[in-house]
Amino acid sequence: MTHTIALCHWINGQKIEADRPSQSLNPSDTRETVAAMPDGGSAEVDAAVDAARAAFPAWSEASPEVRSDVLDRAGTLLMERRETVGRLLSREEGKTLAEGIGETARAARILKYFAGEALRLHGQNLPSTRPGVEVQTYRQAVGVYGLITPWNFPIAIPAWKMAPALAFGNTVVIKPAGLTPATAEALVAILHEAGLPDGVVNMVIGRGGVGQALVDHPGVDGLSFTGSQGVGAGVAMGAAKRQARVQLEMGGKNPLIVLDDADLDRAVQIALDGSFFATGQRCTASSRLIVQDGIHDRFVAALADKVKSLRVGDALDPDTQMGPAVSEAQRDGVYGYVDIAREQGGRIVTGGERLNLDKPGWYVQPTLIADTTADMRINSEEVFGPVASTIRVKDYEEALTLANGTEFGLSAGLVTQSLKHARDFQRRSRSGMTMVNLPTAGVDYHVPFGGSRKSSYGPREQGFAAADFFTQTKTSYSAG
Ligand code: UN1
Repeated sequence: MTHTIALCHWINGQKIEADRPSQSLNPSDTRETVAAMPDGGSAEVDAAVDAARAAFPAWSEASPEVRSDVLDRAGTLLMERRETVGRLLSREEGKTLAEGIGETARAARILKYFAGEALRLHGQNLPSTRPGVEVQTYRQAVGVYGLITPWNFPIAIPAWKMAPALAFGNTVVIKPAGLTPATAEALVAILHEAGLPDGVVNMVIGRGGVGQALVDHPGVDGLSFTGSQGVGAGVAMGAAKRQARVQLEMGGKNPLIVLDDADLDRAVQIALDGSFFATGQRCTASSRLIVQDGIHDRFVAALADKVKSLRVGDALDPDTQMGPAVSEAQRDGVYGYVDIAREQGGRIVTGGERLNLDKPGWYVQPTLIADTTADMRINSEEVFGPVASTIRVKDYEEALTLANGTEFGLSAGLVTQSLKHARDFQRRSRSGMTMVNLPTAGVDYHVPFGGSRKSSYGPREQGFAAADFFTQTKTSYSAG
């Protein structure tokens, strides 16, 4: 039995004690409380924003080497502790230990990547239209960023929002997801251990009220949010009201097209990974499998075999291939969508039953639903669980039209051996990211991440694009 972590807010480099009315539970065994946590509100947000504002001048004016060193040291510490932090992540979120350790290592690499980016912030030097005049652009820190992060990547997403914010000289207040605060806290603690000055990163733990207080706070210059579409829309409206910068990453209904010429085994493995790994709880997960007539039946049969044999169990058990859903509400939402799909005429090929294992946890059966059509709810709403539905199509053009036919546009995949179709897909897919012969989920950290339409709003995250959101451009004219 592991002890319950008593979480505190972090304000101005101090751990702030408070009552801890809520808990985060282990979704693999809900008898275990991972952490007891405070429930912050606008008073804590005010104090955190004050601390972030006070820390901003020194941090933004420090040599980029200072910022780079902190991020680099934090990356090293996190990489060294990836097993313990990854274990905590798996206990709190429910993804398998391999996935938890992998995500922690990814967060460490993100910190190190942005340690380098701190030194590479660059502008432009242009001729003016007026003789004797020079124009330069350079990028400057903006101020205080409010970061609102989700439970499904409890360390990677805090890292990929905090690291660029800090690298370019901003200070932050982060509100981690209420289901996974202990994992986020581990990252905040490591940043301080790595030498982060007081007040540069502040964390307020709590529910939606904390997020709302950040959105409304006049001292917060920019907001970066990852979460559901509905909440995201509210964040954007709140930001627009007071002209704060805003960046949203929201849902997906990501298509994976499988054409007749695809290698069957490869297509099945790509669908399995994209739809079911991390329990399908990725905004990049493949949920609509759009399959051409000639390969359809073989593909559905082969994928069903693999899905059926996935070992669902305790995230920490080394034999487990798929952990539980993160919470009861999430699990019930998955069941609800499977029931709706069944009622609307979908054929459950495998899964779809309630799953009870030998311990109380939010386990779900990985589920494959065939014979669905584009107008069914299972093909238009985000399930965020281990469920994939197949749609049969006659050719590539029909597949592309369906793939583009939702209000989302995050990631889209194509499995084919045809260069012609691959290149056409890269151009005509309306998603922000396209994957040819790869799962829709699983992205690199040094290139832009984001989608179109209802999936994303505002500048891209990650890679070299992160500077667009976390800096502002100054245009300087001078004459000799
Ligand atoms: C990935 O596919 O590797 O919340 C990352 C999410 C995304 C991140 C996906 N923002 O699932």
